[in-house]
Amino acid sequence: MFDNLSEKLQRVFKNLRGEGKLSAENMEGALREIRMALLEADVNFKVVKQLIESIKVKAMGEEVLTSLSPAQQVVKIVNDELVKILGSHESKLRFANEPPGVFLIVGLQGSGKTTTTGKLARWLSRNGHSPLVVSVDVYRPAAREQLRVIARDIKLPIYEGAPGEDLPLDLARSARREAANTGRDVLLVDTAGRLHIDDDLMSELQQLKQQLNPVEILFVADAMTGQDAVKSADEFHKRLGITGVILTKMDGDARGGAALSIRHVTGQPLKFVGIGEKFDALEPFYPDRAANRILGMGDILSLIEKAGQEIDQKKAVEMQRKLIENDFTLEDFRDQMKQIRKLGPLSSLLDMMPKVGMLKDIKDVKVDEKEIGRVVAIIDSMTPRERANHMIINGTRRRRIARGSGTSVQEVNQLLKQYAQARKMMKSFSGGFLGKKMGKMKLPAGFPFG
Ligand SMILES: Nc1nc2c(ncn2[C@@H]2O[C@H](COP(=O)(O)OP(=O)(O)O)[C@@H](O)[C@H]2O)c(=O)[nH]1
Ligand SMILES: [Mg+2]
Repeated sequence: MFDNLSEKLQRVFKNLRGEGKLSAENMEGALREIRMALLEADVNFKVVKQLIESIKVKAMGEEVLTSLSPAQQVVKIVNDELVKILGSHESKLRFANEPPGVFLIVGLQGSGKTTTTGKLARWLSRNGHSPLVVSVDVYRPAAREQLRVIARDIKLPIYEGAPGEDLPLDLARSARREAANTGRDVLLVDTAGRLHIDDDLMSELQQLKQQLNPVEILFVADAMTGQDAVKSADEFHKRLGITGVILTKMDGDARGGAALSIRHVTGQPLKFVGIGEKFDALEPFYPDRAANRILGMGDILSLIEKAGQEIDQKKAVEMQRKLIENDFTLEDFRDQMKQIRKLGPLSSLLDMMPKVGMLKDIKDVKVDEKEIGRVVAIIDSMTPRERANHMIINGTRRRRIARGSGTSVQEVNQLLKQYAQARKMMKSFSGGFLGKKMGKMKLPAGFPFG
């Protein structure tokens, strides 16, 4: 997501890099390019206008820090303004004071409501809640069956309705009773959609809203439809009053125009994004991280969070200290490899990593599972002393390690080179403008591998 925009903005920053300081001339050119990039990303024109205006004011104003280069200044300004447009901070879900609270999941047909209902239920149950789901899409029998299958797959309870119970309101009310009786704290109501907004649908949703008094009305939209998604979100909000947006299919949307516009246009926050068809492909939306991602700083925090579920946080903190103090040994390197392996497909991890400067090259380095296995085997074959100090690994030791790990001396050499590079990279990364920022963000274990 945001790939195209990200690429274009980085080109603007690169062009600025050669400039001594910000001037009216070089800023004008840069702003024009930023504006083009945003429009091409299908960002709403009002949003673009506002963004450009505020970037201009800041870049020309006194707030500019003299310690930064022009490119860094512009990156910082654009970052701050993007975050502002996206909503400054994460918008958390609201929960009822007296459970069960109802979440209405609304949107047009095919936007991803039913899938998202399942994903969100799964996410809730993994985050301390106990959801119940119900489908009130009574117009297509397959729709209710779809949710039933999903609930079974994710092993969460669903209210299926009594025989003959087939009115949306009845189903929803009974489901809420069931949720209360079984101690569930959230009821997710998957509603029917239409191809277009129509009065029948709206009055049905209004009735549900009136009767159920939901704490959340989440509008689900397909990110790939760009400004159409924004328009229908706006109309749903005007007619029904939504409390948040979930954009699905962000995995297929390289532009990101809907994500960048929806908050500003509707005034309602983007709360989650769907990034795939699988049930775990749903993430809370963090404006600051999205801005970082757009600007090519990578989504370090998401990476940490993802990693956090799999790896030991204490270890990660320790690793960070080691990186900063340049005390990062081969043993640590091996630990990281193991952790990376636990995290799943490397491509998705690499996608979250920064693409600035030296790190840009990381993306081109293909790393496969076999290679990780080899790295681990090689380091396993070293003595603890060797792992603590790679400088002592001479030719004889290299041959022994290669034999012990069933690899070649060449491969051992290559690994030692890789390791040295990772160290160097981390060192350069923890200094300088971005470094200071990243330093505070806590580096995930498994990060420096390239
Ligand atoms: N790639 C991708 N596909 C999704 C995502 N969310 C939903 N879909 C797909 O979109 C299609 C329609 O989803 P569905 O939940 O039935 O939409 P509904 O009509 O609004 O209930 C299905 O094929 C889903 O698998 C997503 O985040 N990424
Ligand atoms: Mg559906």
